[in-house]
Amino acid sequence: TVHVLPQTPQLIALLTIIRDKNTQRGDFIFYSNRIIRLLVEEGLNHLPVKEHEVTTPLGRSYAGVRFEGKICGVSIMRAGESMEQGLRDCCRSVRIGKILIQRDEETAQPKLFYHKLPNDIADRWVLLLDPMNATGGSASMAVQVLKEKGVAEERILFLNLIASPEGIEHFASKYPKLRVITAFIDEGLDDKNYIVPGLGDFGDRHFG
Ligand code: HSX
Ligand code: HSX
Repeated sequence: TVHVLPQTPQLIALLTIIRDKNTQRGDFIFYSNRIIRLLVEEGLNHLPVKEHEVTTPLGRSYAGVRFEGKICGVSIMRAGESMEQGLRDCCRSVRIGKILIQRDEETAQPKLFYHKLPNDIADRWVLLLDPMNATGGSASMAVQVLKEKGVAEERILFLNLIASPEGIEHFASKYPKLRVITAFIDEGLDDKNYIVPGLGDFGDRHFG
């Protein structure tokens, strides 16, 4: 299933800044981080809670909830690493796994180079981090790695900033139980499989 963040003027303003080719790295990092925070908070909305009662300073009881599930972040390197801080800002001691997948720029085929994941990952909810979902090939390969480690599809939340309709469709058909949370669905892909209008190469703009 696909969840697109509410298209508020605030969110569109943030996206406009990071799409602008004249935006410099410091601003790109700052404003993309603000969107990443929104994605993480939305992702956390999908985790289970259980009833939890507290007493307020006024001596009254409040019947609330608290988080029940254990989580871990998994970033698809390199670009996905840019989302780790936003996750840490919301979940202080969160464990983070890494999967290095590189897309061949000629064929757009992803290649898996390396992965390192927490050993109890099968017991956790996974927030999969990659800012761009173009053909869906890279993230799909990452999902395969997670499934081989025993992570159930319905426990994976794929957080990304910009998706193409093709990338979204890829997940909807291949992994119907996986949740995709994105800030924006763009027009499509160009002949090099770059998202358009997009924002260019996220990793280059964030890391240099
Ligand atoms: C939990 O997992 C909490 O939100 C923490 O942020 C995170 C840390 O768990 P652990 O890796 O210390 O077990 O859901
Ligand atoms: C970019 O290409 C992104 O950060 C992703 O890792 C990947 C998206 O392309 P695709 O595999 O969805 O086509 O480096």
